[in-house]
This record gives sequence, structure tokens and C-alpha cells, in this order.
Amino acid sequence: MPTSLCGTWDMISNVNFDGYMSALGISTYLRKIALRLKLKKVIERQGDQYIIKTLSTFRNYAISFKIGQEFEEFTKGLDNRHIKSTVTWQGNKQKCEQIGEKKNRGWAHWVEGDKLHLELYCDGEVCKQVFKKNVNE
Ligand code: YOG
Repeated sequence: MPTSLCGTWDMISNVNFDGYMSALGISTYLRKIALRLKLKKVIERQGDQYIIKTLSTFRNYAISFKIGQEFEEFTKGLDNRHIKSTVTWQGNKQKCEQIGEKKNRGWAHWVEGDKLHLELYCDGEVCKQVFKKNVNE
């Protein structure tokens, strides 16, 4: 049983976010804004439904899904694409495959100690974000 991803997590590092956003075709203007953000992840589970919220002072984004069940994702306020997403467990990693216009798109979450790790993939670019557990929220 993998350590729970659930909780509130504050970003402490963010490597190659710019490369990931460039691969998604995000404008220079929006990339500059996004690069300054300290993202927060709120991960909840209600029965077999997961909810992942990405929060910032600029925009918020949320998805909800069941493990192994493909769902329609619209990346509203991000790159605004319609994709078909499926989240599965592979060992201790929760992995999402995002099928659409962009090749090799997806993400993986896992926990190590009190840190939440996230890799974001698009078209050969890998962004690595690490979050620290926020015990006050
Ligand atoms: O998370 O897929 O946890 O959905 C990555 C933004 C910036 C807008 C955030 C707003 C991609 C301008 C979602 C940032 C860049 C830049 C706060 C990452 C696109 C546009 C919402 C993600 C998964 C896994 C769950």
C-alpha cells in the first residue's frame, strides 16, 4: 500500500517548468507569470474518486478521476486542450497518461518521506516539482 498522496502540499522546487510549458505551446508572457508562482497541491480522496487541485494566486486547476477509468480532461486556463486521461498506480507511483494532440504527455506523483514529487511530461520535456507537506492546512 503506497503512502497516501492525500493532503495539502506547498511547492519547494520546480525544475524545467519553462521547458514543459514551451512544449505545451504556452506564450512567453504566460510562462513568465507562471514561473513566478508558488503552486499548492491539494489531493483528496472520496471513496474511489481522487481530486487533485493545483492552486495559485493567478489561476487554479482541478481534476477528479477514478483509478483506471479514462476521463475527458479539458485543461482550462492551462493550454486549453481536450485530452483523454487515465490514471493508474505503477508501484508507488500514481501515473497519468494524457492522450491528445501532444505526444508523450502525462504526469507521475509519488511520496518520499514528507515530500510529494511530481514529474510533468510533454513531448520529451520533463518538469520536476517537489512539494513539502503543509501540516497546517
Ligand atoms: O497537475 O497537470 O498534479 O492536474 C501546470 C501548468 C499557470 C497558467 C499546472 C497556472 C501548465 C499558465 C497543472 C498554474 C502550464 C501556464 C496553476 C499541472 C500551462 C499554462 C494552475 C498538472 C496534475 C498533477 C493534476
